[in-house]
Amino acid sequence: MAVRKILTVPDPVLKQVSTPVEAVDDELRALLDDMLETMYDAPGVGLAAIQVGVPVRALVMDVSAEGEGPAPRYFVNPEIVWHSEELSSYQEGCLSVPEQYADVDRPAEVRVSFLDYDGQPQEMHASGLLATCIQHELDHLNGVLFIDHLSRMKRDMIVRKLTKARKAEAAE
Ligand code: GNR
Ligand code: NI
Repeated sequence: MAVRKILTVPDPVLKQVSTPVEAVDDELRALLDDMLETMYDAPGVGLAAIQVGVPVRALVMDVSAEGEGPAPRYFVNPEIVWHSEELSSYQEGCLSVPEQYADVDRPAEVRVSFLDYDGQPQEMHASGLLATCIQHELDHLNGVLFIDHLSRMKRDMIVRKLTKARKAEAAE
């Protein structure tokens, strides 16, 4: 296992649409293992493969509370098969949009189909942080970031800030 580098805005790779996984094999599991290690190292509660530069439809998540012990989850080719009409607002952040936070409205509950770590088909009902997080991660697979749900003014402000920060780092 290895910690991989997390891509950040304005990296254009983050806008790519990821392609479906054809087979849940040892190569994919090695990627999922690296993604989990990278997510715990960051730390974050979720990570999509595109955030480490691999454009395939795979996610890892762990929304367990502190002191609960780890509860890693793996989602391959996830799809939302149902979502509630009711929305909920959550203050979101993203490892690819460092140190920026904003409220995003999304369906409060979703039902998701996916393949698990062993390639077995599964369905799951999610609410609360789990529902928010899985929708945030699914967006990544479609090249969408949480800042794309904000007004253009708010989004542009964040992108400008991060572009500037990156230039300052490069000049050091
Ligand atoms: O670590 C993360 N926290 C978080 C908080 C609120 C809503 C979504 C998230 S996901 C984020 C990790 C990340 O960037 N995943 O893509
Ligand atoms: Ni994210």
